[in-house]
Amino acid sequence: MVTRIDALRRALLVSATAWPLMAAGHGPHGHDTPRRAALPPEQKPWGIAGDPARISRTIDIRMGDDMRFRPDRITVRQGETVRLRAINRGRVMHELVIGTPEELAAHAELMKKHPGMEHDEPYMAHVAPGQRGDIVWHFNRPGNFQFACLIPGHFDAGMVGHIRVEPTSQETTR
Ligand SMILES: [Cu+2]
Repeated sequence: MVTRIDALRRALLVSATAWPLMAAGHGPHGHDTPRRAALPPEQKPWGIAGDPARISRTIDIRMGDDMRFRPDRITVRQGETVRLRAINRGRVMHELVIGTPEELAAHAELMKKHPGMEHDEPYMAHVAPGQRGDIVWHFNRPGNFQFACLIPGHFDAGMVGHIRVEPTSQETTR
């Protein structure tokens, strides 16, 4: 539950840090700086930002100019903290954004209307050609989610993958 004070604090933090966050988000060096430390993690339907000290494994996901992710289907257990390493093997910018199918489709439409839109969240990695970017994500909600490249044209070309978060046995018996 977000209190009014929390919301206010978040708004202040965002306004104070928005510019450098955005500038850094599209830089050539990926997502390896602790610049998000000041923002409290926000629970999303597809999980929450993970603690790098609790990573259980790293999953490499390669991105290519054929508009495909490899692999394009991953399975994790609910409760796992995973490092998703987005590796750009192409010659153009790609990104990996986690979300629900609905959220990603809506976001892709927004990107089409505002191609210059800059954004950065802990569930995104914007990766320049030949670079890699990490997402540390705690999958604490079961379900079927997606990851996608929302760069205009890429999503429509089918640059989408699937994440299944298997419920823990404790959750299923509840
Ligand atoms: Cu792409």
